[in-house]
Amino acid sequence: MAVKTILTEPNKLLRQVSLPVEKVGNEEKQLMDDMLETMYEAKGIGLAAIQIGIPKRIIVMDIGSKKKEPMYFINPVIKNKNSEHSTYEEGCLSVPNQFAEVDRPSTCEVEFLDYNGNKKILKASGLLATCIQHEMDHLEGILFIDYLSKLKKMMIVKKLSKQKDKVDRIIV
Ligand code: GNR
Ligand code: NI
Repeated sequence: MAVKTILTEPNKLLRQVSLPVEKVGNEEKQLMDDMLETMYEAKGIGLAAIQIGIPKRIIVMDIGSKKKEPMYFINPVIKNKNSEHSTYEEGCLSVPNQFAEVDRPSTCEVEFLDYNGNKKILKASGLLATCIQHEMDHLEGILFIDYLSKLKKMMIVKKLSKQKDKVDRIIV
C-alpha cells in the first residue's frame, strides 16, 4: 500500500470523465488499497481515483466514526434519486480548506461492484448519500464548487491558484 499525491484544483485531470472498469483484478485492488490509505492519511471520508490522477470509475469511502469501515464502489450508477433535497456543508480534498453548502437529493440508491467484483445495491441517506453523490461527481469531472455562484467559485479558484504559486516558489 502507498500514500499517493492528491491533485488539487485547478488541475485539468480533475475535469476528466473517468472510464468504466472492465474487470476487478489485482491492479484494481492495489489501486483501491492505495486510495484508501491516501484517504485515511488526508483525513477524508471519500476519494475518487481521478483525485490521484487515475481516470477509472472507482471510489473508496469510510464514514465510520469509531472503527474503520471502508467501502468500495466500482462503476457505480445512481438508480433512484429522491426529489426531496437536503443541504450539507461540503469540503473536498481536491479543494483544500474550502467549504460550502451544497444541495443534493437527500437519499439515493447506488448499484455498483464491490472490492471482489460482486454486484451490490445500496440505499443511502444522510452523509452517506451526500458523500456518494459528491464522489460520483468526480467521475464526471465535476467538483462541488461548480454548484456555487460564479463569484464564489472564482474566489475559491483564485485563492487555490495563489496558494499553488506560493508552494511552487518555495520548491523552485
Ligand atoms: O473528506 C471529505 N468530506 C466531505 C464532507 C462533506 C461532503 C463531501 C465530502 S467528500 C470529502 C473527501 C473528498 O474530497 N472526496 O472526493
Ligand atoms: Ni471531493
